[in-house]
Amino acid sequence: MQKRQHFDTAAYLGVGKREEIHQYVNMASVGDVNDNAASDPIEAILVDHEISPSQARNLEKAVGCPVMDRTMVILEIFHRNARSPAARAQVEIARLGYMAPRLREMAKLAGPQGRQRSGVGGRGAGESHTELDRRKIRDRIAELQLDILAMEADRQIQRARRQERRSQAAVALVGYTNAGKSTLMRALTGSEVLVANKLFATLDTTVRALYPESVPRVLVSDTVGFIKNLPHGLVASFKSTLDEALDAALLLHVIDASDPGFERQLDVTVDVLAEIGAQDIPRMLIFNKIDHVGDAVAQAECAARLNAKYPACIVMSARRPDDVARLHQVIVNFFQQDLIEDELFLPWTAQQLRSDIYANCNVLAERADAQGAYFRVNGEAGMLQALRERLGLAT
Ligand SMILES: Nc1nc2c(ncn2[C@@H]2O[C@H](COP(=O)(O)OP(=O)(O)OP(=O)(O)O)[C@@H](O)[C@H]2O)c(=O)[nH]1
Ligand SMILES: [Mg+2]
Repeated sequence: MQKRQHFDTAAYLGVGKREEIHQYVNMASVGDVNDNAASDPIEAILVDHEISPSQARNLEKAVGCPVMDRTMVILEIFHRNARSPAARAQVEIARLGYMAPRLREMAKLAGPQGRQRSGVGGRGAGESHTELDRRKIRDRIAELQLDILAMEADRQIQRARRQERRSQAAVALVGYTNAGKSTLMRALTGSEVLVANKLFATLDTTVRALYPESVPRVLVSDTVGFIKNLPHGLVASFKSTLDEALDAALLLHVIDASDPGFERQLDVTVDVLAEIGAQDIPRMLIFNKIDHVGDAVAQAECAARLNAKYPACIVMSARRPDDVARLHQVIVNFFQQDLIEDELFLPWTAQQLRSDIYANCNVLAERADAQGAYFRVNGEAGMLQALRERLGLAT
């Protein structure tokens, strides 16, 4: 521990601390005097802050092992976890964006060699290695952005199709990384979604229907986890992943109640939601992992405290089926508030649409005459309108 007025401009940490870490690194690799066995060697020093390339290099030299700053660590995690082409492209853009300004600094550190000219390849006259690299990076970023635009177009089509098929009954699970969103998603939809006790396990949005199915049918989407001080380049590249959240009629903000830092994590999520323009979407606070908060007494106390501080919140554990069922009911209730009662007419000539009516609405009563069947239903207004149009067209 150390208190300093400023970070050291040359190497982030002062001389004394650098030496202390150097000894620590050494000790871990060779073992100390009393303890003849060496412990696990230290592979890297992580700095929870952004540092300049020259600071990183000087610090590495002083402590004798690689140094990674916060952005680099997050990028590395994102890189290892990105699955879909869209997420991969987004991560690569972020990585290139992180590298570009650093190349210039590295060239400065490397001295005249970094700026050496050479006439080989397609390089313009007098263009340095770094300029060439930077141009390549710019081109690559432009290329990736085009790819993403194309993928985005696909996604919009898929989204439009989903909305056309169904109403707007969509909920998105949002929240800090590791809060349990994917676990809840799986519990609520009965689907297999990647759940892992690691940060940023989910990078791609997945959409599934609430199960058991309800009327209206509710789509649930899982989203990438939020984190405080997310490097700005990353916020931009992941915005499209979070777009799905913007389509939702209801946000379930999942919080790990067993994490001592949950209040800060809650604030971070609220801030990010505001940044992406989701502040007006109705939101429910879901305090998860209550089973992980000490014994039964501690759990009850914690739940009482949360209920007092956050009225209308839900305190639960994704591992308790009863809790999941309760949340399922709360979600269904939310969407059923907006249901209206109506009558639909289905001519005998269009009986193939009968199953659509049953799939989309609660049928309260049915009667028939010479022309066709009449259904007394309750359902979501927009969906009823769409259904009526289709029934009309089928006549
Ligand atoms: N004890 C306990 N553990 C839980 C609960 N819900 C989730 N977990 C665990 O918490 C870890 C993270 O869960 P995930 O569902 O992957 O979390 P996430 O919010 O999707 O995380 P990211 O995708 O990284 O944003 C996993 O090890 C889960 O098994 C819960 O209610 N109780
Ligand atoms: Mg997840």
